[in-house]
Order: sequence, then structure tokens, then C-alpha cells
Amino acid sequence: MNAPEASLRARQDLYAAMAPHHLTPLWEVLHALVPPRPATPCVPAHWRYGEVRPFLMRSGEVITAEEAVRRVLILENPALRGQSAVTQSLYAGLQLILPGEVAPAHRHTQSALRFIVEGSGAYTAVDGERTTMRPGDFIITPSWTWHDHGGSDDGPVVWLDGLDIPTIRFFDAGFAENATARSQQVERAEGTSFARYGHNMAPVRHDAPFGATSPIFSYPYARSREALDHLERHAPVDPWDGVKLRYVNPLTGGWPMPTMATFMQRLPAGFAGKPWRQTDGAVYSVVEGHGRIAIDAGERQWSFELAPRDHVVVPSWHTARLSSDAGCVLFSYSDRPVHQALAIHREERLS
Ligand code: GTQ
Repeated sequence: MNAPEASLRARQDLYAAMAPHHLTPLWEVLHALVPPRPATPCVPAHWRYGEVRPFLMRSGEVITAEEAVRRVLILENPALRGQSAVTQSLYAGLQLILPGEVAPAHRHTQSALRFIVEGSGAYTAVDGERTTMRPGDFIITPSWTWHDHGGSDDGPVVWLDGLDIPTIRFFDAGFAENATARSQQVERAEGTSFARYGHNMAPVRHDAPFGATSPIFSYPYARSREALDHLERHAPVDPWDGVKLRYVNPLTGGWPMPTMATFMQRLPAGFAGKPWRQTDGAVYSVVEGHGRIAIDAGERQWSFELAPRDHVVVPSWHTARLSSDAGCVLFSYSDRPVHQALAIHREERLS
């Protein structure tokens, strides 16, 4: 519908007159504001570990963990450069700690997950307890808990940092504080949280020590892998996901963190998955083996060959399909708990 020239001019005059009053007409932007389907500015992206690792190691030569506070290379969505975001709501980075180094204690309202990518024997401390890092472990730093990280005698340790930084920024709810001591005091033996909460049991008179966040702060890879192996051999394989489990908060059965969902899945050898799409954008970390993810956004397609320690982001409502010739294991996280809390989560399994 084309309005006559004169009324178009009248409209432009009106918009120009109201602009200094911080007013703007809805009808000029309505379809972009309320799109028929998610129209994310994010794009799929793949970070090959072979390409990223040399930059991480060079970072280790030019700055210490102490100077950097956190020596991290941020995985930025190519369409969101400068925003420190891998999707509109999630942050991802690869953190390096070298032998003898300490990343000093601080706390913040942003929640963090650590997924160990390379090396063993570094530790992270949360609320007076340390946990030793091993590849494939999923570790939680709950909102507003003191945390510091320390290096391993055995060599460099690299982990994926998944934080809800853009979500907290969106809500303008970020607070942070540095501790006076470099490292926090150890107050409990390593493994205490796991003994209390990690065996399908809980203390008789327990409280939830971290509120909405799981009281388990390290979910060891050996346990997750054992479960996936058993299910691959003895239970039906899902045509979309292969064998996929979600991590849980044992006190609630819900997600381990209020803002981020975490998953681990095994694609059996010869797996050729069916396509799906979901509103929660997700970040994948390849734990073991090789595979492929094909992503389709209608007008554009991507296909990424996955190798161990690679990272991939799949934005909202992009159709994705997983496959593997020889089998592989994938860890992933997304903002699904927020979608579910807002009752807007959607997922479609396609054929
Ligand atoms: O380890 O506390 O990648 O505060 C970004 C911000 C890691 C951390 C990041 C952080 C941390």
C-alpha cells in the first residue's frame, strides 16, 4: 500500500518533529519488533582448537594469569564482534593457566561453568573447597561465590568458560568484588560436596548451599562417560541426539544453574542424526572423537568438521544435524533455563 506523496511527506515531517522528544512511530518498526520467527543477528561459527591453541599459548608468553586476572580468549560470535558474546545471552571463552600461576579470588553475580578442555591437575576453589580439574569435567562457579583458580605442576590447563555475562548485562544486574587475599582459605576437604550431593543421596538436614545453583560443583567426566557408554550399548539411541543426558541439580532435579543448561552426548559410530531447531542458542565443546554438524538457516548453510577440543556455536532457530563416522562425545550449554522460566522455549524435531 503506497501512500500518496503528500502524506508520505507529512509523515516524515511528523517523525522529524517528534524525534527531539524521544518519540518514534511503532508502525515503522512493528514487523522487525515482532518477527514471525526468531531473527537472530548471530551466525554459526566454528573454532578449531588447532588454530586457537597457538594464540592461547602466545598469550601465556605475554601476560601472567595474575596480571590478566583471567587469561581468557573470548569466543566472539562473528556477527557480534566487540560485544564479548557468543550468542545474545551467552559468553564463551578459553582460559589458560600455567604451572605455578594463580588467577586471584573474586566474585560476581554472573554465573560461570568451566568445561575442562586440555591438561590436568589445575584447581578451582569455590566457597572454601577446591576441586582438581580433569579433561571433560564440568565445574560450576555459582553466582556471587568467591572463586580462584590455580595452575597444575604438570603443564598448561585450558578450560572453556561459559558465563551468562550478556544476560546479566541485559538486566543491568552485574556486581563484582575482588578479594583481599589472592587465594581463598581452604575450609573443607576436596570431594566433600560430591560426597554429600553426588551419589543420589543428600545430607538429612541439608540446605541448598548455593540457592538455585547445584550444590555439586564438579561433575566428573568419568561418571558421565560411563552412563553414556552403558546407554549406547543397552538402550535405544535417539535419532536426533544420539545418547544425550542433561546435567541436574540433585536437590531439585532441575538444571544445575539458573541461567544455563548443560548436556553431554555420545554420537555412536555411524550416527547420521535427524535435523532439529530450538530457540536456545547453544555452544558445543568436542570432548572426544570426530563428527560433523550441518547447520541450515534457509538462505545460508554451514558444515563444520569437528575434532577434539573444537568449539561451535549454533544460534537460535537454526536447523542443525549431527553425524559421526567413528563416534564422538560432545558437551554443550545453552540459555534454555531462561527460556523455560519465561515460558517461551520452543523446539522442533524435523525429519
Ligand atoms: O574465571 O571468574 O572467562 O570472571 C570471564 C569472567 C572467567 C572467571 C571469564 C570471569 C571469569
